[in-house]
Amino acid sequence: MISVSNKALDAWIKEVAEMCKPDNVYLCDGSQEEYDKMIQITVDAGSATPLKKRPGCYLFRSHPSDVARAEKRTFIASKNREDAGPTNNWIDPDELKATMGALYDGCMKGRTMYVIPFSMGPIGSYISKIGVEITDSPYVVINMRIMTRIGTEVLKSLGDGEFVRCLHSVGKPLAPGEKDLSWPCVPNVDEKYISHFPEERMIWSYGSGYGGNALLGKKCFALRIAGVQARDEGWLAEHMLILKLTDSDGKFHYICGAFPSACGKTNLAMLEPSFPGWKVETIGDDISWMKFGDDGRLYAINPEAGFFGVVPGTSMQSNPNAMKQIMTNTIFTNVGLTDDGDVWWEGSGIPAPDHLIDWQGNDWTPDCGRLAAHSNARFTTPANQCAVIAPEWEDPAGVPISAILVGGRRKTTIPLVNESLDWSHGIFLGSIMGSEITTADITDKVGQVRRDPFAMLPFVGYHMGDYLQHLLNIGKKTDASKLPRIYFVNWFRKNDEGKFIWPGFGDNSRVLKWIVERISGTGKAVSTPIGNMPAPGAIDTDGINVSAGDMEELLKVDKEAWLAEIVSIKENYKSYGDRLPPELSAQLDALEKRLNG
Ligand code: OXD
Ligand code: MN
Repeated sequence: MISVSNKALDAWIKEVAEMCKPDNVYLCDGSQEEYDKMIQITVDAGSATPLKKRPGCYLFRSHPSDVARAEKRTFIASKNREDAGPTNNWIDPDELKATMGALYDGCMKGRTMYVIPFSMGPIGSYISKIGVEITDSPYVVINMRIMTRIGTEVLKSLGDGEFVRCLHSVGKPLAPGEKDLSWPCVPNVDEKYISHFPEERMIWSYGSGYGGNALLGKKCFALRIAGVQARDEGWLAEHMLILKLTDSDGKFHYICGAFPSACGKTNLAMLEPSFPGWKVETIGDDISWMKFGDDGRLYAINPEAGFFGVVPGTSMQSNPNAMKQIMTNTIFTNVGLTDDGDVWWEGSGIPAPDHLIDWQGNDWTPDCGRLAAHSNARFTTPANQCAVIAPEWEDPAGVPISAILVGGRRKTTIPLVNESLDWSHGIFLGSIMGSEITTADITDKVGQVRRDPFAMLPFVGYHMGDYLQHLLNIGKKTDASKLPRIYFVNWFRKNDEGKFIWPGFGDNSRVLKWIVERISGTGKAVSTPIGNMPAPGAIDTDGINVSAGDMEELLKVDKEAWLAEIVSIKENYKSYGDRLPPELSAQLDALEKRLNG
C-alpha cells in the first residue's frame, strides 16, 4: 500500500482501497514516462489504437451506453432536498452512500487503483484548488493528465491542506483470469451514478468511463463542487470560455463567455478575427474561475490544462486552430478510423473515405446510413499545444475580465447583441438565456426554449435561485465601474426560410469589436427597452454578405416576441419558488413596463 504525507489523504486512500479491493494501488507522479506507460497499457489491452497519421494520437471507442454526460444519473446529494433546487436530481446523502457503498464494495477487483493528485488551475495560484481522483480507469488517468495538472508537484503544493475527494470506478471488477473489455463500464444506464456531496466537497462516480462522468476535475469539481465553494467563499466558478482580444492598436481585453453545450464555445475561444490586425488568443474554452483582485476587478483563471472538445463539426472553417492542434498528442474518442490510420468525422470538411471503421468498430461506407463518428465524439488535447494560446494563460494572478458574453441558440427574438444596463440587468439577461430544443434532444418539447441560466443548468451544484442571488451579490462587492459589462449575444438567428442570417465563426469578431469599442467608450449605441444596442452602422459589415434588411432584423427589438418571451420567463421563474431573487422579478417587471411604455 502506498503512503502519502497528507494524513487525511493517506487515510482516504486506505479507506477506498478497503472498500473497492483493487489488486494494486498506484500513486501517479504525472511524468511523461508514466503517461507513455499508461498509453501502452491501453494499447496492449486493445482499448487504444495508435493513429499512424497523427504522432502521439490514439483512438478509443466507448461502449454504446456510455457516450455522454448522464444528466439523469447526476445527483446533488445535499443534506436538505431544497438546497439542490428544482433543476437537480436529489437523493438523501446517507441513502445514496449506502446504495453506492454496496456497488463500490469489491468493484476494483482484478484492477489497479490509480491515485491522481490534481490541481485545477496553475499550481499554487490563489485562485486554484486541489483535488484527488481515485480511479480504476487508465483512460481516465491519461485524460486527466491532459485536462489538469497532476502528480508529485501537486502533492507537494497540497502539503497538509484540504482537497476535494473524487472517487471513480467503471464498475466492472474482473474475476481471476477474466479478459477485460475494451471499454469496461456498467452498460445499464440506470445503474450509473454521478454523485456530488456538496457539504463534504466530495464526488462519487460509478459505472461510466466517459467525459464529464469520469474526468471528475471538469464538470463535477470545477463547476458543481467549486460552485458551492465559490458561493461560500465569495468568488465565481462559471461555465465560461476566456479569450483575449487585441485590437489593431495593440490594446487588449479579456472576455468571458457563457454558452450552453453545442453553441461553439471552443470555436469562439480560438476564433480567427475577420479584421486585419485584430487577434484572438485563448485562455480557456469551457470554465472560468474568478476572484476579486486587490484592485477590485474580477480576475479569471482557466482551471483546466486541456480542451475536451466535440469533434463532429470541427473543420478548417469552424476552427482552424483546433484542427492544427489535434494533429499531435491528442486522444480521440468515438470517431471513425480510416484504412490508412487517420481519423475522420462528419462536418470535418474533408471528403468521406470510401471505407472506414466507425465509432462502434464496424465497417462503414458513405452510403451505409450510419454516422462514422458519434455526435458527441471528443478530442482531448493539451492547451499548450494551441497555436493561439495566450502567453499569460497560466498566469497564477489570472487575467482581469472586461466583459462577459451570455447567449444561446435562438432562431428568433434575441438580437445579435444587446448590452446590459448594469450588473443586475446583466444577471437578469444571463438568467433568461437558453436554446431552442431540437430533435436531437429526444423530447416532445421541440421548438420550446430551454432556459439555461449562464449555461449552468446541468452544472449548478445547488439551488439555481441561490446561484443567481450569489451572482447578484458579487456585483455588490466592488465599484460598479470595476465589474465586467455583460452582453447578450445570439449568433444563430434564422430567416423565414430557415437559413442563418449571420455568418458566425470568424465574423463573430465583428460583434466582439463593437463590444470592446463600447468598453473603450467609442462604440455607438442606441437605448432600447431591452438594453443598449449597436447604432445603425456601428457593427462593421464591410466584406460580408449580410444585407441591410438582415442587419435590421438582427438588431430589431420585436415587441410582440419579447412580450411572449416574458410569459415564458415568468413560467420558468415560478420554478424557483421563494428562492427567486427579488431583484430578478423586479428586472422582469421593469422590462415589461419598458416594452409597453
Ligand atoms: C461540455 C459541455 O462538454 O458543456 O463542455 O457539455
Ligand atoms: Mn462545457
